[in-house]
Amino acid sequence: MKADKKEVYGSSASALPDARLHGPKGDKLADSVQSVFDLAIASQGPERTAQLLEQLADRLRANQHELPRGFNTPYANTIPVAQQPEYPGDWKTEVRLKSLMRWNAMAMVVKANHTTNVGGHISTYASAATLYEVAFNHFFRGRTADFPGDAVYFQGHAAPGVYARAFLEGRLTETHLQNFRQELAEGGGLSSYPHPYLMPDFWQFPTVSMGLGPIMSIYQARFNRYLQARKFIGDQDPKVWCFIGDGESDEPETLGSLTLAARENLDNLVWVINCNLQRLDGPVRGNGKIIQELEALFRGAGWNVIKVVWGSDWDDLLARDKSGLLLKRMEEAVDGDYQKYVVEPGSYTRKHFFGKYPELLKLVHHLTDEQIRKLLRGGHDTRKVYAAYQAATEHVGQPTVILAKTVKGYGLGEAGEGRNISHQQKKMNEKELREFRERFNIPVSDDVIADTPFYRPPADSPEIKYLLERRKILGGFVPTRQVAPVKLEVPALSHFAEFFRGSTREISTTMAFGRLFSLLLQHQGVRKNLVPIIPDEARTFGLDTLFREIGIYSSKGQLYEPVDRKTLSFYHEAKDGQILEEGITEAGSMASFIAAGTAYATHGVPMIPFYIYYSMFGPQRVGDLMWLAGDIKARGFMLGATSGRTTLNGEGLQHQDGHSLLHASTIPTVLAYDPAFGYEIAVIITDGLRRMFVEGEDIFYYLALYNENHVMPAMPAGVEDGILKGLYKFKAGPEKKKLKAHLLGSGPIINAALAAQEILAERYGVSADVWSATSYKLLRMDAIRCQRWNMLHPTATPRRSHVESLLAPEKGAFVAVSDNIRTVPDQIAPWVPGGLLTLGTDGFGRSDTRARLRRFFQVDTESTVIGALYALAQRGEIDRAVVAQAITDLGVDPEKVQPQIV
Ligand SMILES: Cc1ncc(C[n+]2csc(CCOP(=O)(O)OP(=O)(O)O)c2C)c(N)n1
Ligand SMILES: [Mg+2]
Repeated sequence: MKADKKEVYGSSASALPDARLHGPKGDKLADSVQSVFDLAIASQGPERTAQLLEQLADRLRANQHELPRGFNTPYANTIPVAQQPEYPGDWKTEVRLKSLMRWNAMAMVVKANHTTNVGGHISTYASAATLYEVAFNHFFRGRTADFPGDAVYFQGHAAPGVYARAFLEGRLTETHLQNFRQELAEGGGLSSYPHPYLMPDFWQFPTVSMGLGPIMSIYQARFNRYLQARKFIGDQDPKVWCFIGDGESDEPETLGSLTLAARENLDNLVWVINCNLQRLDGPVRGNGKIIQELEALFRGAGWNVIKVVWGSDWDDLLARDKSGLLLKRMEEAVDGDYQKYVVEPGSYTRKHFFGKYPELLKLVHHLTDEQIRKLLRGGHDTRKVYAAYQAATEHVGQPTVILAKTVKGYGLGEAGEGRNISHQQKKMNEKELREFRERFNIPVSDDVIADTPFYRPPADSPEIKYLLERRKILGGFVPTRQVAPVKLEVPALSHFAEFFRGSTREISTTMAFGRLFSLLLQHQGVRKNLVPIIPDEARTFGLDTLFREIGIYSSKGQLYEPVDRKTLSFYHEAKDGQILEEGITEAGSMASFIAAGTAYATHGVPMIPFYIYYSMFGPQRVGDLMWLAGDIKARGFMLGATSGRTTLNGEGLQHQDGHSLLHASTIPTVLAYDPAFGYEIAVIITDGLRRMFVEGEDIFYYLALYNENHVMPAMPAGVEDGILKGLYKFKAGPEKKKLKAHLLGSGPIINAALAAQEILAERYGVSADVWSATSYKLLRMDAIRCQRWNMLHPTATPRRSHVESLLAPEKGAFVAVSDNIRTVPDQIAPWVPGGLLTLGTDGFGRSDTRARLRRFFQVDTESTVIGALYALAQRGEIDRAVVAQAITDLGVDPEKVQPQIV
């Protein structure tokens, strides 16, 4: 299929708004106002004309007339009836199909709860069915050989509806539906929400954590443009559709990046906010109007806003209401009132809504109470929704948001339509099922209705043929996740030869990474695919030379001469720039990381994100997005620079990170590393590139980087495997000592272990081996895997984990010292012979020097010596008095303030 906008969207209507005032034909007043307006524009220009209009509006306000302020338009449909296009589809068949989807979606949840109580949601999809079906039948374009396909972010709680459609499409079986939310059942089941990790051929984008779908969709749309600018993909402009709940709009992630979308002119982005006026507990804005609030916000942010408030039933009423009283009444009523009109009979609405003004009662005099009750909201009206989608997809220069008013639990009747309990409704009794069946005309007989059977018309029925035909025209099924194997030529270890020789120059691991990255930029196989993502800290990390070297991506190029133009690392923005300099938004940067890290699937283009940021504002701040990156199978590298509670001196409590490694360790697909030396970084990244971009493993990396300069030694022979697995012996202690200890260190704190090694040997007769612990997480996972296998195969020869194989032959005491909280090294404690004594940085940071901080947290050289002696004393190998003496000799205050708090 050729992805031509006009061809697919079926219209060639102009994107420009109607230039004339709207009004009935022959409206003389409208014509006169129009002429004065034209005259003002021609003679005074638009600015002066706008001023005059504003003054006139103020005069009206001064006369007590309620006029929408600033960024609001009246509480009515944005697209006037006159501009509504003809509906191009077979309307009746579509309604029929939608009814079947409603039934099957409901049946799936009700069935699942009948026996197993596994939950599920009916009312979200019930309110959104029309919003989805119009898009499925006319707008969502699937992936074809020459078109990447539109990206669709479905509201997580609407998943049953998407499954119901896939069932009618023949993509899912009854067993799948039967096993909704029972993924471990025989034959497999369907995941509760969109999870690519669990349904990798189906779902593309996880959305159920409210707010993450919206922010990801913005950065996905922007990343599509980045890929175009850098010539990775062609000019075809797939749309990014994001369906959002009105309650979800309260999440800061939903709204936080709106201006980026407008600034970047992302007209490839369409948001549909399902304004059913309710969230989980109750109304979203009982005392106000969520649609109006959002309209002002989006217009202020520079979006194109299309409101779909009223269904076609209202057109006639509005057209006959010459006084504007109906609109006034619509604006007076608050969302709490509108919710009430749903649950009450039509007589209530007649009395309380229309009845406020006698003229309005006359206006609906010809309607029965039932007809009043059924007056449709815009989001349930196929034609209105189609008009909005068409306008949105043709709009040029801005992202569009469609604010569609709907009813939560639409069609559930007393079982949950518009009720505050709607969201949680998962069960329906037989009477409610019958009503549902009647309302949507589902061919299910009385004798089986209590079982809520699924219903699919025969494959050769006109409905199913129509359904499949529409998808065929639009390029295939949505959602579909496809991963074509794509391999990169990644660098071999030899590409980083200088790292293995070491250097006497003192540098930090952050600087070592910077050097490694510039070597990567010289490698033909990966050079272009690298996507450095930085939230405004490149200078902090010494990466600012990249600005000039590869440029900062900017859709506008650089319209000004940068103040530092003459310097080596000037702020260089370019249309084909490679760096994503995100500004101060860790959430936005993570969204970019995810878009880039999934480009291998979304676009079949393997991009390699390197997200370099201020460690403290990593998982602690955006952990949920990191979790999602695991679910979506993102690949790439996250580099938490300025790591360590004591290495980042001076900054204090809110900056010093001693726990990201633990957070990162909780994410199942993350390989969390804490490298001490440049060569370790080179080994880890080289292997990561191979695993992700040659072998195609769905993993990503977290590396802690530090800013303390120290000597980067040469790589000892044969340690690559240990580096990757998480532990290797870096420097053995002297032989011929009576006592033996093992010091496990990571990051620059390994230097405390190395210094302690000398003191222990010289002053206390202890031979201490120093080990570099590059990844406690990986050691633990390996140990857990072995333990589990051994437990389940108790009579077989036991498997031995890496940490056990390494440590079991060793004698003596084990001490770990870390710039992170103790739980990080403690991850391996169960497998350390004789136990592990851990020194770490639990508690809040302080602003002070490294030396004082390390003494405070007890992770400095002296504390490490004391730790080793204490561990030996506990084993009965030395007298406790030796430890006490060492505390005095080394000048450590045993009564010092405790950093730990509770
Ligand atoms: C971050 C986050 N917080 C809370 C929830 C739990 N939750 C799921 S749906 C929901 C209400 C959703 O309301 P709305 O966004 O209006 O969607 P609707 O179902 O009304 O379309 C809540 C609170 C969640 N999924 N994610
Ligand atoms: Mg809602």
